[in-house]
Amino acid sequence: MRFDVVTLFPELFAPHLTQGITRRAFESGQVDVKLWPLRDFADNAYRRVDDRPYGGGPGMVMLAEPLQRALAKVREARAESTPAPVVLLTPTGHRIDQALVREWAAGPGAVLICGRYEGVDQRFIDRRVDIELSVGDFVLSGGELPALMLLDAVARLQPGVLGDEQSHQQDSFSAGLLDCPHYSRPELLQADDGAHPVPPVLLSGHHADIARWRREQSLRLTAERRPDLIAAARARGTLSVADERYLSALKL
Ligand code: 9WO
Repeated sequence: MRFDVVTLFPELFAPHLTQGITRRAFESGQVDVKLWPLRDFADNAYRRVDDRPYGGGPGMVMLAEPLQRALAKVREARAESTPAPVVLLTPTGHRIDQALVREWAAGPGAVLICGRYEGVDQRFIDRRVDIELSVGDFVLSGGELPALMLLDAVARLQPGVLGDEQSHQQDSFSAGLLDCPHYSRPELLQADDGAHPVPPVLLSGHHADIARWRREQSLRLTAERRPDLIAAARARGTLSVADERYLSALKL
């Protein structure tokens, strides 16, 4: 799949595309990322890409015209019969979740528009943006970090990217529940407040007991912190009789 990223700060992307376990997906072209520096599409001598808002008020607005020109070049370069969706990363958008990431990880990619300043001229959004996506209810200084979050989430789902093919099937959210806690060496962690052991079941070698313990930890954590996810799992019918028995013993 191919992602075209329109941004004033292309240099923010390089370190993330060339390091870590997702590097394989980016360098193999499984997830092909092309960067389009918006400054290159400004038309006047000052390479302006922003201006003051009509109606007054603080801050600057990203101009529609450089964005339109950039998008026209992206479309030429992609040369698709079915144009890829144009995505704007904005807190006004639909929240990205793991279900959406899974869909995008299997799709053709998209054109990601990263806003800066106080916002983007609404006429560009109305005319050219297909979907507005958010990573959460908070405001950043631009859409680049959310775009990188989407790229990272999609890249790690590509075949062969995670060393252990199963590890993403065990992630938080893969079953719609929060992840269980993880432990590694030493068995007894010495600290100034005493010695902290690993939960004994994990050392027992009883795989069914370990699986049940992990499932219960996930259920308990999810019930405590994200009761909305428990309700959604019930609605999907993905909780077993044993799960329900455990949850009712918790009085949740
Ligand atoms: C900022 C904003 C604040 C309150 C209500 C709506 C809003 N929209 C935007 C907006 O689109 N901002 C543009 C991109 C320009 C300023 C910096 N930008 C931005 C994107 N800040 N925060 C995000 C963002 C994107 C995705 N998920 C969370 C935050």
